[in-house]
Amino acid sequence: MEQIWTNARLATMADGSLGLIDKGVVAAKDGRIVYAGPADDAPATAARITDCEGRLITPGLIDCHTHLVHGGNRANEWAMRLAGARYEDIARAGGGIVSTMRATREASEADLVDAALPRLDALIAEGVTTIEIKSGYGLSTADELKMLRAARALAGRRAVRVEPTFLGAHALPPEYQNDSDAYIDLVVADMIPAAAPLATAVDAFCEGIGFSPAQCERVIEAAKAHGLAVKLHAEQLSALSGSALAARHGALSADHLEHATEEDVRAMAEAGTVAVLLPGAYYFMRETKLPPVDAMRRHGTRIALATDNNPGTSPTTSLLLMLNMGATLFGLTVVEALRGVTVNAAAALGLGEDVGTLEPGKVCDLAIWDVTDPAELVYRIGFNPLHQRIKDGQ
Ligand code: DI6
Ligand code: FE
Repeated sequence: MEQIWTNARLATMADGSLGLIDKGVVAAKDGRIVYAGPADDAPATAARITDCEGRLITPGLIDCHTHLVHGGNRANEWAMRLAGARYEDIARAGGGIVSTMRATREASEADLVDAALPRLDALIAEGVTTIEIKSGYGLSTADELKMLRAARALAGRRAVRVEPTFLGAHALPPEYQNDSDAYIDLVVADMIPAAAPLATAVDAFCEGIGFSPAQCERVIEAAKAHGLAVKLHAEQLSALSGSALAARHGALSADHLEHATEEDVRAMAEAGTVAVLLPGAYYFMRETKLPPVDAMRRHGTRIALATDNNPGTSPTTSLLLMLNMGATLFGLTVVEALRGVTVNAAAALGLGEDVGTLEPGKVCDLAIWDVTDPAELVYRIGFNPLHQRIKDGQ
């Protein structure tokens, strides 16, 4: 055996719960887990043996919804809002999502990578080993591709798995004002074929201030025609049943979901579409409508949690904080919160075979924590107890 970690408390996430194993051992070879379980049956010798001294090991954390690559930030706009400016005034003065689009267009691919690295490092410092990154602030074919290339380049700069998602239908660029159908034509005919080799999934913003369900369905159909997986920003601000639309198309996930109905989450459960909850955006926008977590439980809809890191509505780079907010704001249990950033986040990215649990055959991505009770990871606010992070067995 190449490596074993001994004397650990394992939260394998393998059995529908936390899968806790005391005095557990993880063994790895060629970057994959070959054993995760009680010490009795574990391989006894290895080239490298690490005594974990009773620490908790979880799967490496997975942030399954981010807009980590973007130019600039909107701290000044937020300061204006705190001082009383209305969102519409800021948008009319060229602010809002369009100001991020402008900063992103002005940035080179290298600039975007440099700007994203400190945010990525903050996530990595909390034990994140897999991250999804969306485009969606370029809003032209060239700038959307530049964002996707920047997302992929990040994986060459740090030991992290990056899943790039094409989100061309995020907002309407100024060039297409008053003609959103023409912009969707461009997304479908031009952008998706060009993005297909760079992205694993396609997302869209299904919302009154975004794109209609009919427009999103055109995007989804084009994505599927190019062999790409599908995700959808749905039911964040209003109920359009975008999440049920996503489920009908076998989407990996529908995300936000504050305004989702019982019918929506039932459709998602049946299709295996994961509900990705984003408490950072809910908190930062001071929303009050809670996602229907009880209905999700009743129907067996899988729940994931993510940062939604973006400069407008969720400027957070702490997935640990999302664990706490998922619990305090949305009422998730410790088990639900922790499964939401591991096994269910993996499912939201279509990576359930590869990551998200401590099981033989999975990639050996580990987070080793200076805690013994998993509840401590959800309980603390603004405290990072990561002891060590292992990516691909390293
Ligand atoms: N939902 C959001 O909350 C963000 N995008 C989305 O689809 C907003 C992005 C921004 O304001 O920059
Ligand atoms: Fe988002």
